[in-house]
Amino acid sequence: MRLTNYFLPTLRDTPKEAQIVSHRYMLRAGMVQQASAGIYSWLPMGYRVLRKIEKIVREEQDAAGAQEVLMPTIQSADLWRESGRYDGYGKEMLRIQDRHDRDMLFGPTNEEQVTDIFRTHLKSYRALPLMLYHIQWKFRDEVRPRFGVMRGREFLMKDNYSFDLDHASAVKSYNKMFVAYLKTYARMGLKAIPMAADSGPIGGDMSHEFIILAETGESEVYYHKDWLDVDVLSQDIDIDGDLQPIVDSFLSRYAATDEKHDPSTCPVPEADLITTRGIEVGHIFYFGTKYSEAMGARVTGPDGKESPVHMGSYGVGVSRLVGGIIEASHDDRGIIWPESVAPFHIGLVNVKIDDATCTDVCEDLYRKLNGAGVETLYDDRNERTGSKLADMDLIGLPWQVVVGPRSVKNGVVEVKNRRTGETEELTPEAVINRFVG
Ligand code: 5CA
Repeated sequence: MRLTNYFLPTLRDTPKEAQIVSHRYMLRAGMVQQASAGIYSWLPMGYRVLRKIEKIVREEQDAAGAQEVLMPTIQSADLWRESGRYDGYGKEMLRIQDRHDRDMLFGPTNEEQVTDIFRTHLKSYRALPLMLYHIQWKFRDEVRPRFGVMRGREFLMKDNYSFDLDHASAVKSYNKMFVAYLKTYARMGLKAIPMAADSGPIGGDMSHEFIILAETGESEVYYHKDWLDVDVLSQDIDIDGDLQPIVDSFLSRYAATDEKHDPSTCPVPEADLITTRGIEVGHIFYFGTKYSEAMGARVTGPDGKESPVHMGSYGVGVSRLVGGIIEASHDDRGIIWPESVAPFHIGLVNVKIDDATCTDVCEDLYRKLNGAGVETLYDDRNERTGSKLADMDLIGLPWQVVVGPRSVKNGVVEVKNRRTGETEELTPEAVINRFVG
């Protein structure tokens, strides 16, 4: 992509309304635009990141055996009357009437909808276990939408729903998601710690929030310092195997949110307990037969007896993660994208576009890199070098390749790692070899 025709409305000045760094950088880097309170348009740069996050989430859901569906954003109030949540959900639910005065709502979550799908088609234990997920926009009329996409009113969530014959089998599904979540966040360069949590309006008796650590987080959290050493990606975990010992080994380290943490019963010695703030990027629940009983989702077991299906639900805050990753990975010049979610891999900067050699080298690099599938954003604008480099640092692509008249005369270009700031001089051929293949 060439910057001269890429829609990237960067801002020099810090927008006043943005209180936290991720919100500031998302606005300054031209990633989103507020449409109304807590509702955002995603501009090209922001949308690329959102899709990369979505892709990682999808791959790990698929790997855990969940099947992707797409349920609607608008739901019928009648379903929610069946579960008893229509009145209980209160003002956070956006209620709508259609032209026939039927009560509809913009879905804040999909337990009812998915239970309706299940009960329509499935009656036997033979269909179990089953996990259905979708990645869909939600609406919650939050009292205080704030921090940009971190607490929006409209936001993108991955929500998965598991169906099992009994409690023991449901725990296996829960464990699968538990491990899938650890992998999902680790692949985004995040350390997300699962913390025992209250289950709130979703209900249920087993629940963990996945929290990434950030000073600007909304919740106070407590965890054993050993959590920082957990590296799930280097472990060879068979997601279809017996995960209980693995989950137990993770949970042998203490971690809890404010609501659950009680200093008088906390097993961790003070010296090992870290207290900080965190951002909830996912939440998993086991709630048994709460919805299936209310809505008549029953299956026949191998013994011929009918019973309500056991369910869990598992949410990832996909759009929140865009902000969360920035909170976890930035410096005072801008965003530092982990490679796995970066909107582009390389930012190619032509320092002097009216210098024929610079432009030839850039054009050649641009063609070869993109041709080889290395996503490259080429700054071919006629701008001051300082502001080009500042923009590159702000948008935070993992690598910068800077082509300037002096070094290009010596046959080299400068390659900078955005995270470490380290630079080296390479020939254009060496740049190709480095990034291609
Ligand atoms: N049905 C369950 C799980 S599928 C559920 O709705 N869980 S939740 O309420 O905890 O939401 C799941 C995730 O969505 C949260 O962990 C959070 O990361 C994200 N989320 C929730 N509310 C918002 C919001 N207002 N703005 C952005 N992300 C949000």
